[in-house]
Amino acid sequence: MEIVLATSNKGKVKEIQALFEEDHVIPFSDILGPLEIEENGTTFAENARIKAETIFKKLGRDDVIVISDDSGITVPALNNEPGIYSARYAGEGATDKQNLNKLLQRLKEKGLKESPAYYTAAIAIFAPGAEYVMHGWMFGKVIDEPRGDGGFGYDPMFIPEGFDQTLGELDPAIKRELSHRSKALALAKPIIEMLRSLKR
Ligand code: ITT
Repeated sequence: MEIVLATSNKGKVKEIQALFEEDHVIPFSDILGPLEIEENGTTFAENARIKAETIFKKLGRDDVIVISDDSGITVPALNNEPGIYSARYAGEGATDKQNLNKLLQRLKEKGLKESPAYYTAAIAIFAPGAEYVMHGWMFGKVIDEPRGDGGFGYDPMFIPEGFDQTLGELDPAIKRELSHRSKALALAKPIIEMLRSLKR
């Protein structure tokens, strides 16, 4: 069973491939080319499901497991912004840098040098006759000045609980250990194993 990722985000592809070292995990664009998927759900889970189902149907194969990730950062002091709108916080088609700058600016507007925040990831799995969604979270705080250039997205302004450095500064192995994505994928792994064994 081939594992196909229903994401166009290179940061996610890199992190998910690093967690599935022994498996052949490829982004959908390697098979289908570029494709825009409308994410019109109202929750991370709904959007993850939309992405996985769209790619599963487009592939039209029964020898494949499709995995998607819908994720984002939430700042309770900013009315839970940006949440499911993390990828388009600064507008449709915004870059990671523009979204990060918008969150920095929102903190500054509120006079917050730092504020509690958390990342959420919903991972959806689609395979023939099977669909699952699971979640993971990473808690910490956001700061009003970015530091480091590791990771992607909002990582340069996010400090995980128990650390003093941002995810932009910390070793990627620490993010692999702690992240919302890793936690959700740890729940996904036994399901993927089960789906594979059904096929054997
Ligand atoms: P796909 O839909 O193609 O997977 P996307 O980037 O549009 O890619 P999302 O809709 O799930 O993905 O938006 C997630 C956004 O949340 C992403 O663009 C980042 O800005 C942010 N984000 C999610 N996980 C993150 C992480 O681990 N580190 C930093 N930022 C993250």
